[in-house]
Amino acid sequence: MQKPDDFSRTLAAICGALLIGAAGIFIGALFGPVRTPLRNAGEAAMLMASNWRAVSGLKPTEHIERLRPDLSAPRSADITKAQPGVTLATGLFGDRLGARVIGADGVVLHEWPVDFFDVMPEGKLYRYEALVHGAHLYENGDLLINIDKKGMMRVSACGDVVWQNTSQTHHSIDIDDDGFIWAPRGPVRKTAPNLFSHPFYIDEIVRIDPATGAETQVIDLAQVFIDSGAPARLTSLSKFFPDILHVNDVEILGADDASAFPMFAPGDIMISSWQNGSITVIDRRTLTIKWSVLGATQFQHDPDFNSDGTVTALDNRGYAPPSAENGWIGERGGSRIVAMRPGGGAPETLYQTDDRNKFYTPRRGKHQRLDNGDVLITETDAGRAFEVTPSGEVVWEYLNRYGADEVGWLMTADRYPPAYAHIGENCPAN
Ligand SMILES: [Ca+2]
Repeated sequence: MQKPDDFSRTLAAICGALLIGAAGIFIGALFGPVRTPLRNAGEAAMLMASNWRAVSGLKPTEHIERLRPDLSAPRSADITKAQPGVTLATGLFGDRLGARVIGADGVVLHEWPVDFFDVMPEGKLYRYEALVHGAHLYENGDLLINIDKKGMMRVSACGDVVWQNTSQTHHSIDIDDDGFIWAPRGPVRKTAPNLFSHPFYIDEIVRIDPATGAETQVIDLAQVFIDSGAPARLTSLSKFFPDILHVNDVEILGADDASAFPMFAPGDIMISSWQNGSITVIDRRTLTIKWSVLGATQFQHDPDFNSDGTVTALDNRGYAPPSAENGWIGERGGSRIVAMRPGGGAPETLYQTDDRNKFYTPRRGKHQRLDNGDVLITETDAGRAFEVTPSGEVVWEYLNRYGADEVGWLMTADRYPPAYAHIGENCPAN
């Protein structure tokens, strides 16, 4: 009998782990008393099979994608048309989970000397089990960053930790008019007999003191839905799902934009639920729902209030098939930037993939409307950020290559004024 080679043994081990993992998850889902340990064991086996190199510390494979063929050839952009300034980018850079400031020409002007794979190790199974998913840059060079579902950090330009907390924050960070920081957190375990007969997991939203990192307010979203007379918005979601809203954005309406939204008031809170494709605005005073749109977007990210009275979001259209009807180009039909007008009108597509520029990130991603009318889009799963004009011309692009034929996830890209180019120039490493 022929002896199996290394590849065959590895393949057999992976198949075995997959089978054991699938069986564990299946049995664990069915039988209550053994549900949690079996599910955990099953998920661990699946993780090992699908990401053994990351688990083994060899390569952060969970943050890496194949370079899309349409991005492999050199591309040029007329950067003189781009919104002036520098771009704060976060994501996988080489084998580091980091943050950097990029100039208009794509040159890295500053890099925070912190590898976020090495912070907040509590509860991690392996070093690469970490994600940054939301950031904000202060004028003095301090960086706020969410270590997904662990907590938030404020780090100086030179890498000193000003504070860090264990708030379990994740996804986007927003700053309100008083300087307080807002983010989703959780999911946390709750019981509410009028909703479910069993415990469930749901995100909260939290307000954080920028000076200390301390929580100054926590908003219970289950209570918001109950108090708004909309409990079915929660109970209609699968009871087996461990994270029934999966909030991926919190945005506070600022006084400057509030006049464009007569139905809202400054301080009102917008949240985005990935799980049910909804965007909801909550009254800051009564903590009840003022407005909600359900189903206009599919697995969307990063809704923003705009001074023209629109709410724009990155509509990932995750897992949607391409079709003759939508006419969209690219794998699965492409993502889009969608504009909604609370109080009237159907959602409009502000930007979508075309034959000049394919655009698709099935998960993750951000967008930022710029003063010159362009949109800066973080296409996370393509490892790219690009600025596009209203006519669809790409005038700035940053491709986060990882080796010759792969890219690293780019989690955020935000344009800041030109003065931010000086951040970090007095740090010892520079
Ligand atoms: Ca947002």
